[in-house]
Amino acid sequence: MISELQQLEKDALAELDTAKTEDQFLSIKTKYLGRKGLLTGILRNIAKVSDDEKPLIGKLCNEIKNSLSVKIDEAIQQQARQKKEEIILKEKIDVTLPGSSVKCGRIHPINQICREICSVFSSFGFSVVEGPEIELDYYNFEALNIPKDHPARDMQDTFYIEENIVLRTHTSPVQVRVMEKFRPPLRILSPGKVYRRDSDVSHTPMFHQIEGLLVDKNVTFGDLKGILTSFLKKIFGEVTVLRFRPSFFPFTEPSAEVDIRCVMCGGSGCRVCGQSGWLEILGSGMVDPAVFRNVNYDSEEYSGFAFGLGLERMAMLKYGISDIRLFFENDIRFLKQF
Ligand code: 2U9
Repeated sequence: MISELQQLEKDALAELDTAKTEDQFLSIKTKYLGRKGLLTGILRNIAKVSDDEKPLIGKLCNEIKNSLSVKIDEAIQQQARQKKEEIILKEKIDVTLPGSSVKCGRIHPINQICREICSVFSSFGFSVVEGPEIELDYYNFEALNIPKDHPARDMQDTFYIEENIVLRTHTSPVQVRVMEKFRPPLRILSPGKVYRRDSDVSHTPMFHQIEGLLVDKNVTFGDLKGILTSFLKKIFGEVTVLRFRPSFFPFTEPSAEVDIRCVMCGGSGCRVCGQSGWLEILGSGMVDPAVFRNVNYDSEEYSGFAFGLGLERMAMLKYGISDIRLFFENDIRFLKQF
């Protein structure tokens, strides 16, 4: 019986040696030490042993039971520790590795200049208003004194959605809509996308404009000059030299083109200013009485001025960019320079 017990212990230890999982350890425990286990099975035959041997066998039995129980529990604990270490090792963060930096986005240069201009005019008391990019022919042309046969309506220039619906060619219709709803005094600025069928190094079919409108009693051309001069000096620097040139727009009378002394050559003449020493920056004028009539403003009581500028052109001059298409290619190497 002693040798039977010794063999049992040997077998149990051999099985323990090859077991790997907690389930396997537990089933060894049940197999050898459980209530219906092999050790209990051997003990059932103790009646056959002589009385002298009984205490010895009992002692051996207890020793084997305790020793196996301890070894199995230890194996279970050791296996759990190992499992934990493997998980830690697998998921471990190596703090000595160089970190991967978080890529930081930035405001598109067109939006940067748009915000800058809006903020200058906000400081002059203008409110920023936006409107639809798909417009009725009436708001885009008719109300602005652009008659049916005007060249600006030409199929070459305008994207037509339907006979009387267009992609707006300027942001002026936004201002007409505001004038329809509100009485003067008005100081509004309308930035946004506009669309014209044009494409080369300085034109894209979609570009951005900002237009401004001020209507009040006794507004003069002097007010126009004062506001636009202050604005351009804030954007291009206090030393900026300006000139106002007569021009024509159907919606303003008189009209003026505003130029600044060339920021590239300082006026001596270069490729950017076409050797003229001047850069065309914006168009402007006193609102034509015909436009006021269309929105039921009394042009005897009120007068006003308006102006418009292209944001891409402005950004190209400010940052020295020669191809307008760069703004819309979304090449990160271009965009991250601003
Ligand atoms: C209303 C009445 C008049 C807006 C004006 C211009 C002159 C102008 C161009 C500049 C470059 C367009 O982007 S561009 O091609 N704009 O020269 N815009 S006056 O006049 C208005 C606007 C609204 C009700």
